[in-house]
Amino acid sequence: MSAGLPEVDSALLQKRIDELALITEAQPPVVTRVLFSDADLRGRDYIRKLCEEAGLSVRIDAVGNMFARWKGSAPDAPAVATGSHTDAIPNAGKFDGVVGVLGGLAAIEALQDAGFKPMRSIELIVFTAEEPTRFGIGCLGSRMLAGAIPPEKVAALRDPEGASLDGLRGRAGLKDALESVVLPKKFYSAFVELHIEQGPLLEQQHIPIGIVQAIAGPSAYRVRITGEGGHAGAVLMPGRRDASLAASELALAVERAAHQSGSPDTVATTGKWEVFPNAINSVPCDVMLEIDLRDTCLETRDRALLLMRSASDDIATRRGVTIVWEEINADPPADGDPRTMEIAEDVALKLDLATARMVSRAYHDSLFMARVCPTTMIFIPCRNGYSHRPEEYSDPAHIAAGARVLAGTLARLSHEPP
Ligand code: HGY
Ligand code: MN
Ligand code: MN
Repeated sequence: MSAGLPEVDSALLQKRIDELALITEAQPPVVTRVLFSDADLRGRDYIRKLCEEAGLSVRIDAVGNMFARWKGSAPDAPAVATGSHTDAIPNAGKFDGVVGVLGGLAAIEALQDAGFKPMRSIELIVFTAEEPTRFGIGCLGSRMLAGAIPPEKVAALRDPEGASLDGLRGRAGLKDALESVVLPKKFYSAFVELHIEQGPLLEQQHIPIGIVQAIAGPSAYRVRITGEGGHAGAVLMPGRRDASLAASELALAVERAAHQSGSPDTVATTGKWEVFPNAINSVPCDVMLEIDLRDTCLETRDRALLLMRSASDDIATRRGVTIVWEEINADPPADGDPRTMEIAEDVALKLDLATARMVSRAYHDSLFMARVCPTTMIFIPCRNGYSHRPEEYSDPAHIAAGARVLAGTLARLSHEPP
């Protein structure tokens, strides 16, 4: 490959990002693409067609992860991979995940156009269900690729309507055994994911490229609170066992625990509430909460959880309700691979792009790919750090710059000796 690094077709990349954004369950510009919804399936199809037009060989595994391979001259050597996700939570923007999928494809096309010949194959992965929306657990596809969740736990997953993964994936024509998803050892030699920062630091510091040295460890809990219902007018206040007030106290205890963990990296949110019977003139008897707790350090995350659980016991006793906790997932943090980070930094340097090492507080499929092979992420700025909201925005020049750094990094990794 010439000394210079290939240009990425920024206009085409932006056009594709805009086109994919129109494939949504919501009203554009709002993006929503929940696992195996019609929009999710149409979005996958859109990407598959682009990959086939780029001459990549595409395969789809039993849970819907899509792999688009550019075969190298050493086809049996562990390949170099890149990729991200196209599913999107309700009321999302059009860049989260998409920049890593379409930017990854643009990086491959730039290398192809520059006449680069890969030695190790280069593979673009579109991971299934990075978002937890449907089944409550994030990174389902990459988690399974890494063998980080037992197939029987996956088979037991049910969405809020009671639909099973098997039933939904069957709709998408996916029938192979779930056990076939896990990757063989040494299947990849490295993985690099391009993603928007989903935070304000790069923009504030006017730095175009972030190199992710650590990804915070996410954990999620489903909490069921059972009190006693009754007529909102007839049941007098003394002796009430109002489940929604117990839930409110618990949500405040979750916030307090994050503040008191001893680390600024501890974050916690009670993001999902279901109140039953959810009627204005009925005392709530049941509440289901979902709590998201993360930290770059397991010890302080565990400390925060302990504080939450003891507050929960106290609330249950004081208010005469039962509170049952269920762990959905509790994953360790992941570290960026030093060699891969250095290569990405060196490529950015050659492109006169300043870089900064960072921590990702959002989780990504890289969290699990780091268990499969040496992994790092390339971040680009996003306006005001906005993400998981329609105002999410990343400048086309930053997206193209990130894709160029990715292209150069993939090229270097593809020519690493077996
Ligand atoms: O929630 C996350 O960190 C990711 O964006 N799914
Ligand atoms: Mn997201
Ligand atoms: Mn994402």
